[in-house]
Amino acid sequence: NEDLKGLISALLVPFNEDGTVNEKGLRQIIRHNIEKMKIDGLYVGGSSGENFMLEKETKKQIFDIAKDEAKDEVILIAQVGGTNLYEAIELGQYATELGYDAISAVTPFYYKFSFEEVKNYYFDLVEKVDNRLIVYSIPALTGVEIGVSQFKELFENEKIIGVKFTAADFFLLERLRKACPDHLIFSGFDEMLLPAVINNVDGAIGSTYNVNGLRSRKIFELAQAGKIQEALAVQNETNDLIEAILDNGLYPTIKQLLKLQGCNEGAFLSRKPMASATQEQINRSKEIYDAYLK
Ligand code: NGF
Repeated sequence: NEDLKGLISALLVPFNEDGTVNEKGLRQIIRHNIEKMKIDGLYVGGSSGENFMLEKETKKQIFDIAKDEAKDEVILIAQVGGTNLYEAIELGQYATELGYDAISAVTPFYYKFSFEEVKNYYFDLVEKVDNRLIVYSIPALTGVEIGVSQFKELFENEKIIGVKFTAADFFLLERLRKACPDHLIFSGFDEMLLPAVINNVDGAIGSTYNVNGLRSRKIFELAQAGKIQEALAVQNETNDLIEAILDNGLYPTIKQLLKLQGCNEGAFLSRKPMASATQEQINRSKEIYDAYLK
């Protein structure tokens, strides 16, 4: 699974006023990620893609566009999970037929599923989809915590090859890395990339790599070379940017920054009920761009 390692952008998706996908804008964002941010891959259909507000056909459309635009230039991972197992299976099969390198699935949320239920969801999914799967663990949004022994139970299925670890629990990350040296662990929080790399993650998947990919790669490479203080200096700069983005509204601000970096075709709205950037947020995005990305 070495081929999946690297710095992977969680793809942002621009929407039109009526909630449809702005295809031209999306294609620009994909090209921008590959050519300017030099990322190794795209994570399609994640939180940053506003995926959990979309209908199945729109999710498929986004998988189509991403594959058609990126071809085989970078790693492509399709996030297919949610609360509907049968939809996840259909999307997983769809993305696999398109040629996605792996699928990923969020832990099922909303109902308080037992670990047995979560495990069955993953096992049922990989039984029906001929692809590798990366568990998407994001307890802050799903409320689902998975411990080391439970990860080991999931990893007993050889098609479940790793986890996108989006948590600030570095004790758990350290324990998991030690317990599962042969499984892939991707760091999920961009603002904690350095401590994650120190804990020997295999890669990182995040939203801010869409606009801050070059700096983030420096953090990765410096840390892997043992140059921790130099890496920390770049993480400090990065976190000034991320803090400003979070204060101004995460996805609407990243979309505005993408526009300022040249992805400017059509509308860059959010999918309702998520609010799009107000004029004030647009103005502040310009200041953020001037201060940290110019
Ligand atoms: O956006 C979130 C929500 N997390 C992302 C990432 O872990 C998940 C992270 O990059 C993701 O992007 C996806 O599934 O599409 C943050 O946006 C970033 O670290 C700023 O906090 O937690």
